[in-house]
Amino acid sequence: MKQTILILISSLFASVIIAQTKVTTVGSSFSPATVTINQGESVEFTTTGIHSVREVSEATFNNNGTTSNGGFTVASNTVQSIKFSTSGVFYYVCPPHASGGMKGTVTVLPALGIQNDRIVSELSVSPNPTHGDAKLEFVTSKYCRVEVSILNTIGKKIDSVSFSKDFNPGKHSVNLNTSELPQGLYFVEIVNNGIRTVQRLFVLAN
Ligand SMILES: [Cu+2]
Repeated sequence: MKQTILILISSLFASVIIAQTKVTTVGSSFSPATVTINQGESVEFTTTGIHSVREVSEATFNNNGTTSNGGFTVASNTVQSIKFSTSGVFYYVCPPHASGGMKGTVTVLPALGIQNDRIVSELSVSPNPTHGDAKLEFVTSKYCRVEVSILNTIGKKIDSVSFSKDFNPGKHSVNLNTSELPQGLYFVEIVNNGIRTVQRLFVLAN
């Protein structure tokens, strides 16, 4: 009896801990075709029929090509978890159907760092929601490089607004050129010293 309860409790725990993002094949597409996870997490791919998964470069992805970049693969009719240990955007296609656009991406956000090493603090974005540009304010405790990325809801970086710059210690105010962005929810992400700080920003149509 005791053992049964223990097993029950541990399996409950296990189901919480191993909860992960799943991608399946539906018709001739991946579902969902875009997923965002944290560094160190896995995506479980389920391929049916002749569908399969092959990681490719961004250029190959954009051209609906099939050339492997030496990355992950999932055979057809398989359930397989792929662990993503590094951050970035990973591109994959279904080789038999890549020419028809059967492809997907995995966006892996950088792991959160340790609170003690925080150099950037007091991050704020205003006005929020914004109609035109937005003002990003933060404080740095020492001279450092700060990477600011504006991400859309699927984790894709908006290059026209994102930047990387060195800052002296003190309070900083930076203009974010958001007036050209389509209306919607965005994430303003600051990465410094391996620590990620994120604020939501809602951009309204002009
Ligand atoms: Cu396919």
